[in-house]
Amino acid sequence: MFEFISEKLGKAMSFFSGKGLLTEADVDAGLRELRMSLLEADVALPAIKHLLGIVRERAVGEAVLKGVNPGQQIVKIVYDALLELLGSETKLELKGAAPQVILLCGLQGGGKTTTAGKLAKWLMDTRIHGRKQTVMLASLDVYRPAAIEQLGILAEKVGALGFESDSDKVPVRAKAALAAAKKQGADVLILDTAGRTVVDAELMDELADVHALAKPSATLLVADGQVGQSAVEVAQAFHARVPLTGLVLTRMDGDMRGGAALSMRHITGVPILFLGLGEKLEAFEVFRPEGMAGRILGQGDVVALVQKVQAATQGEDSAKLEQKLLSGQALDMNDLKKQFAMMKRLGGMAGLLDLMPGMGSMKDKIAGQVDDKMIARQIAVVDSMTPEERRKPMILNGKRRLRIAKGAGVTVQDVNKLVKMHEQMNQMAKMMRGGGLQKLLGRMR
Ligand SMILES: Nc1nc2c(ncn2[C@@H]2O[C@H](COP(=O)(O)OP(=O)(O)O)[C@@H](O)[C@H]2O)c(=O)[nH]1
Ligand SMILES: [Mg+2]
Repeated sequence: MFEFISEKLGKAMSFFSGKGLLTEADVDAGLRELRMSLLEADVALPAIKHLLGIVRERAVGEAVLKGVNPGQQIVKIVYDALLELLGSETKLELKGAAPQVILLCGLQGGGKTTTAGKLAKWLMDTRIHGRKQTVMLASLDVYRPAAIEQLGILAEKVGALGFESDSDKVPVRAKAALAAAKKQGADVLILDTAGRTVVDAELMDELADVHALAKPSATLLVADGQVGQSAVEVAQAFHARVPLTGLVLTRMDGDMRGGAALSMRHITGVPILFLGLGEKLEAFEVFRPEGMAGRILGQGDVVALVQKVQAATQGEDSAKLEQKLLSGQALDMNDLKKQFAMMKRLGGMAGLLDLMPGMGSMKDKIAGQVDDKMIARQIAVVDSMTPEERRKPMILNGKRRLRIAKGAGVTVQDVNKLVKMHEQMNQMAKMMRGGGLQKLLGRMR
C-alpha cells in the first residue's frame, strides 16, 4: 500500500534531511521536489497546493531554518499537513429508528457488493450501541441477476439476513427490503445498488429515487482507490446528485499511486470512512488519517497493527496457548498449527509488514517467503502427523518424516523446516518466559 507515493515522498524528504541548515531557497527547492512527487502520485492540484501551502508556512515560520534537525522537523510538518488534508477521523453515524439504512453507490466494479459484505461483517463484529447488530443485505442491482446472487452468498457467509424478491423494479425492491428488514428486526439494512461503467443520467435518477424513498442514515460512495484522480471526479458527480455522508476507498492493497486517497476528502468535503484492502471479507479497515499519513511517510501504522493482531488472536485458542506458555510447558505441533491458523487470519505476513514502522521496504523480501499458500502447506504437514507425533515431535525420525511428506504432498525438506520452526518456537517461548521480550525485540532489530 502506498509504495509508489511513499517512495517518491521519501526522496523529496531526503532532500531536506541531507542538509544541516536550511535556507529559504533550500525550502523552496525541497517543496518543488515534493510537488513533483505528489503530481506523479496523481494527487489533484488543489490538494497539492493546499498541502504545500501548509508546509511552506510552517517550514519557514517554525524556525526550521535555524533548527538542529531540519529533516526530522520537516517530516513532522509534512505529516501534520497530510493529516489536515485527510481530515479528522469520522465515524459511521447510525441513529434514529431501526432499521437504519446504509445506501451504497458507485461505478460498476468499484467494489460495492464486496463492501456490502465487509460492512455487514464489520457491523456485526463491532458492538455499536453496546450490542451485536442484526444486519440485512439487499441488492437493488436488477440488471445483473448474478450480482443479486453474489450478495446473497455474501449474506450467508457472514451470517447476515438475506433478501429475496421477484420484482425487477428498483423502487419496488427497495420498499420490500425496508419492510422485510423491519419485520425481521434488522438494526441495519444495507442496500447494494447497480453501477454503470461511467456516470450516466439514468443511473443517477434511479439512485436519487432510492435515496428519497429509503431515507438512508448513511449514503456511502464506494470508489476504486487505484484509479487516481478520476475517482475524485466520480465522487463529485455522485455527491452533486445524492448527498454523500462518507467514502469507502477500495483496492487500497494495490501498489497504487495514492492520489485519490489524498485528494478525495479535500476536494469533495466528504469524509473517508473505510478502506478496502483486498478481496477477502476481513480486508476492511476503519479509515484513520494518522494511519494513512504514517504509511505514506513510511512510518507504519502501529494502531492498525495492534487492532489486527488483537482481532485475530482473540478467543480460546490464544488463551490456552498463553496459559501453556506461562506454565512452562513445551509447545507441541498442535500449538504450531494454531499459530499458522492465526497467521492466516491475520492476512499473511505482507499485510502485517505494511503496518510496521520501517518495515515497508522489507515487505517484498519477506512476502515471497511467507504467503498464504505456504501457511496452508504447513498446516497440511501437521495434519499428516499422527496424534502422538503432534504431541511428541521428538519422535519424528527419518522414516516418519518421509511418510508425513508423502501424506502432505511436500518434500522431506519441507517437513524438516517445520520441525526446525517448532524448535525455534519453543526456544522463543523459553526466552519470553525469562522476561526476555525485550531481548527478543532487541534481536529482531
Ligand atoms: N484487491 C481488491 N479487490 C477488491 C476490493 N474490493 C473489491 N474487490 C474486487 O473487485 C471486483 C469487483 O467487486 P464488486 O464488489 O463486485 O464490485 P461492484 O460492481 O461495485 O459491486 C471483485 O473481483 C472484488 O473481489 C479491494 O479492496 N481490494
Ligand atoms: Mg455489485
